[in-house]
Amino acid sequence: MPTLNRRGFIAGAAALSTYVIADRSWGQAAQGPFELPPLPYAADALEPHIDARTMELHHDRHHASYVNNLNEAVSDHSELARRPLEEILANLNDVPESIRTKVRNNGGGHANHTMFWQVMGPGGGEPQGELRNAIERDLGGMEQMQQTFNDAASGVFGSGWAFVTAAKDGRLAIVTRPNQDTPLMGGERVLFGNDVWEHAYYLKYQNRRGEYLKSWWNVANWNAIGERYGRAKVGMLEL
Ligand code: MN3
Repeated sequence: MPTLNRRGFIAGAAALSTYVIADRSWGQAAQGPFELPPLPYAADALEPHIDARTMELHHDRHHASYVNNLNEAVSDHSELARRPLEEILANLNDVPESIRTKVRNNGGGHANHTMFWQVMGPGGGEPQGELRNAIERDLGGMEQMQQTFNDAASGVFGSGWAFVTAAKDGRLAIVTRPNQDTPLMGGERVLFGNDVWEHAYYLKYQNRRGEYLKSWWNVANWNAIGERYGRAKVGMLEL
């Protein structure tokens, strides 16, 4: 969200004795409004399926750079910078042409990775209740869903993502997008997704994307995904 969060506010307040807080005219490109969310678990929490070094580089370098580049892109566009990211992405034609590609790539990257950290975790349980029923109804059950999803993700040429989208009526669908594009760009909502850029898996799996995709299901956080499903159905799911 384009406001200081509590942590940012406290850090800013602590610095008040030295600097005037958050004056954008101080002009470092990396200043807000978008922020890198902390990983919700330790970098080694997804071992052995995703190694700690990959998680560190992926979060601290790759995701951080999408956030920095996005902030830089909107730095001279204060009206745009105040809008929620999902609204910006759903209305890319409203973004000035001079920064549109940068916003598409880095805004998409920020949204995709913010989702990605949330839908993984150690000990993520199994799909329950309505989500389990929707997976049976729309995607043929867990085993079929995993196979269809992995096939789709394997078929992404170069860099991109596979997603399961959740419509407001609860319907699920498997889709892929190139680069850092996201179904948010069509106004849809992402239930979960997997990153098939090589930076997501190369250190451990090298060129074996299929092996990474199979292993990834071990770190899917079904508790978090179930909670996202509930929010998607009432129109409260943002990124
Ligand atoms: Mn990535």
